[in-house]
Amino acid sequence: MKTYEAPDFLGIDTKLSSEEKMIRNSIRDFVSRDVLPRIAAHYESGTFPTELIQPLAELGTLGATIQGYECAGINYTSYGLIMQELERGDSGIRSFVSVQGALCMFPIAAFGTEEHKRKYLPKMAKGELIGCFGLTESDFGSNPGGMLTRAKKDGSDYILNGSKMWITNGGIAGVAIVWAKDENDQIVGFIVDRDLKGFSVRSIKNKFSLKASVTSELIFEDCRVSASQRLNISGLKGPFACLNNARFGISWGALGASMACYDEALNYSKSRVQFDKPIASFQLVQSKLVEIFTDITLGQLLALHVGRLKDADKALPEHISMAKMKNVSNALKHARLTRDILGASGITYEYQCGRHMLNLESVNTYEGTEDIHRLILGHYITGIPAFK
Ligand code: TGC
Ligand code: FAD
Repeated sequence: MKTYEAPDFLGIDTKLSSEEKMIRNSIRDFVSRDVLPRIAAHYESGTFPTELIQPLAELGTLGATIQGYECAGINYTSYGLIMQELERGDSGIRSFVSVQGALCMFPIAAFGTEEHKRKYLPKMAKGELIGCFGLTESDFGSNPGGMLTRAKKDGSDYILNGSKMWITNGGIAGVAIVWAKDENDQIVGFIVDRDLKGFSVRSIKNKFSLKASVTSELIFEDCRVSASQRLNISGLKGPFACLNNARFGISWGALGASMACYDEALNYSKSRVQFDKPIASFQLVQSKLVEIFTDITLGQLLALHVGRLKDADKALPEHISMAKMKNVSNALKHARLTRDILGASGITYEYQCGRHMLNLESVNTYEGTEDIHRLILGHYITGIPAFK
């Protein structure tokens, strides 16, 4: 196995603590050893590598920033580095960990009761219980505030009716965080156990992107959920607080996908000979390599700085929007440039760039599309919301 070397032009490593580097390196080794050799086959067959859940849990990646409850309790910069390394392997693996930690364990830790935390978090940290997060509906993606799913109070229960679309981990989840509107049109969240009557899941199979990730529809038909399972938050700020954490992780994850592509483009172009020379000796190919290399360097600075702000509790949602928007759209560009540099070889599963390119189409759309983040930043700089 060739040792992977990540680009570090500005010496970002010198800005990391020894603990942060140790965490990063352990995930880097795991990805080289356990993810890369199997991921193309899973991707091709459209299966999620469930055999990686246990090792991911043992490495402390699930709910990694949560203190206590058998979680690792590491800082957000370390969490970002984990996501970077995992997405070097595949966006689907990073998605699995994002959803479990940032979208399911975080709301239980932040808005759940002590009983909820004790019941769910240790099992989720150990990978014994998988979570999914239901916000999007088929007619309400960028505009989740329009959701139709309803939670109607009935004695000491709520009755859930509606459906959630495009839900990562849905088919393998034992528990779902579900957002619905109550009778006052307030958005409320519930921890919904998968075995409840009236809760069913339909797998979404015909995907060309994130094929090594489970994507599902969640359906609720008169599903009776105890009021004790309600999270202590109301309004869209509940789900958005979760999205801030997940979007932060994605901004680092995208760097990992870019780094994988850069490594592949550089190695391939140095060994591929055309017109009697390695293609890396041609100016146009060098220009593409330099563009990827420069974007990665700028993206590393952005991610690290937002990570430090987040660790100091000073990261604004808009900082995270800029990092998610720019690092993901750049990663998509890098995957396409790498695919181009690899010529015909780039369309096969033998190389990674095509798989990353297809995955990144989803990553650019989920957790707020590139344009939704552009509008969030437009609102920030002008003070004028342009969503409607
Ligand atoms: P708006 O009126 O702006 O805000 C409503 C309330 O929410 C508060 N808020 C936030 N709170 C915390 N963090 C944030 N980032 C927040 N953004 C807004 C806001 O202060 C307000 O609070 P309050 O107290 O006044 O009620 O909301 P809007 O309806 O106008 O929507 C604005 C918009 C378009 C930016 C927003 O809806 C948006 O971000 N849309 C994108 C939807 C999205 O990201 N969905 C993601 C679904 S989950 C997913 O994709 C998982 S993929 C997982 C994987 O596999 O990795
Ligand atoms: P739409 O909102 O219909 O957007 C379509 C286009 O219109 C986009 O280009 C968008 O930028 C543009 N647009 C929309 N509104 C505006 C506007 N105001 N101004 C300008 N342009 C606009 N959701 C979950 O809740 N949980 C999950 O686990 C989850 N996992 C996912 C996994 C995958 C693989 C995918 C693809 C999606 C997942 N999602 C999940 C859903 C995801 O968050 C939504 O797809 C995303 O928010 C966009 O919604 P939409 O697909 O309905 O697109």
